[in-house]
Amino acid sequence: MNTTDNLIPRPSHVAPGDGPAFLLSPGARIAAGHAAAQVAEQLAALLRTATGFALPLVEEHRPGDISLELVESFDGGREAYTLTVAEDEIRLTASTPAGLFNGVQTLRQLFPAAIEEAGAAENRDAGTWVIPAVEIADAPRFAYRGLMLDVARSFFTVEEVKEQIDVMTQFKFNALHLHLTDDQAWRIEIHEPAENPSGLPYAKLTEVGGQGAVEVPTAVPPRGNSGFYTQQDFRDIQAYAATKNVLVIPEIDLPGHVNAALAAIPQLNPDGLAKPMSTTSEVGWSTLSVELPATYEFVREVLSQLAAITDGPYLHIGGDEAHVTGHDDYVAMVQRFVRIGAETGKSVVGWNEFAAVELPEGSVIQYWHGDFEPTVRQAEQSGSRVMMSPAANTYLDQKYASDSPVGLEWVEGGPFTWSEYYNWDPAQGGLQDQQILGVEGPLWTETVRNNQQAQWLLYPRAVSLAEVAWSGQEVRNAGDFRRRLGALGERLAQQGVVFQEAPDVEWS
Ligand code: TNX
Repeated sequence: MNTTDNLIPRPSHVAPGDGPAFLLSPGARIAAGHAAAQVAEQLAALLRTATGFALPLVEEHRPGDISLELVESFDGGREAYTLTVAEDEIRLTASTPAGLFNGVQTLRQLFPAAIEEAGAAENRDAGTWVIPAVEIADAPRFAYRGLMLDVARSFFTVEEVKEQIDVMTQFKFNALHLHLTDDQAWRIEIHEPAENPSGLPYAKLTEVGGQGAVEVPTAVPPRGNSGFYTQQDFRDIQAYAATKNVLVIPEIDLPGHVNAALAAIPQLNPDGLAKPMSTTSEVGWSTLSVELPATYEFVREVLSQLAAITDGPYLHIGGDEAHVTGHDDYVAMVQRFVRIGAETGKSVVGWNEFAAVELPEGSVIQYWHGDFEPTVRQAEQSGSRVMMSPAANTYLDQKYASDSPVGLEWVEGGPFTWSEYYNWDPAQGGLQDQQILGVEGPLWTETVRNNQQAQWLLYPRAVSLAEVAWSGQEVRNAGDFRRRLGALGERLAQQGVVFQEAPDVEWS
């Protein structure tokens, strides 16, 4: 008999029922109103693959059906849901499709692991699809639960990004931060604007910058992938993400990490000469120039085009590792970039170095390393919120063992496995939960060349982060999480997800 005790992330309340279990039968239907139809269809598609049942969508439910219900208001907010499993029904309730989507991810995990096995329906006996009676009430601790994909060092195609979204969303991640530009490459199309006072060749950003990639001798293959997203590609990723309750946060890294832009646009260089493209994985050696009017013209054009195609409220402007930018120049430039960003109507996000400037209300500081105090102070003074990505608890590019074929190893305390990414509390340094937007795990890709290598670094550590971000401290427990991870193993394997079989976990 399968259990209601293996859910990841762990829900706020799980009350096992004492009544008989639910059995999904071949005649079952999925009942949902119009507004819930998309989620209902996603659930149906998932269950049809493994069960071979027809599972038609209907409006009115009868005994034996799964029903999805939208209600006016709901304790716990827009992403909360309740899930009731009883002998004669499964009922999922939320106030938004996002809440229903989250509930569907829980329901997926309540079915026996065979639910992940496609094409084996004819070998199943009638009693396979059983779920014990249970009442679940669940809501996220944090509104933002993200992963970051560095598509600059090595490019990921639209299809690859969608595949990553498919895997991450079963753990209720709801944000994907795309690191679109860096020293090695520029990955987002910027159109030639109608007004272009300095005649900056924006098309070169992707013509030249899109060809770039990192080169690291130990990576396989050593050179990263080239490519770029047209604005239509970006919209396509974003629209797909939205069907799975994922918000896309685009990043243009400024004023450092800009060599690809300096190589594409000669006017961004004080001597007016384009820089050569670079494949090195060194960081902190390039900068925009504080005194050039073209710098601000460029940033305004790029950020406004990006804001125009971005559905979500956030625009990430980088700000990290500007080691060759003088401090005063850094503050002067980033102060202007922050204003330009805010003028697009978006909330500006930046790596924690950018807390050195005055931030407009609604800004978000992504803390990754160094002194935490300026971040906390800004959060208190400007009302900015904090996105927690402390390197030693969230950096998914780090090796989980020194002999790992992929990954980097520079964060102190490493290498890191599932437990370092589980055993921490985002509320630290005096920050309260309300000041924390959420948690994000960045995947830098100096050594990553495809989704398999990415997954190998992501899983199961991203699963740890999913629980840190979703579940309250009071329901979290490392020993119990380790047990649940073990049970998750066969599901990931059935899905074809590559993951690290941490030796201290009993994998199913
Ligand atoms: C630091 S973390 C960076 C990235 C690198 C990463 C490698 C951060 C904000 N910047 O440019 O890819 O280290 O782990």
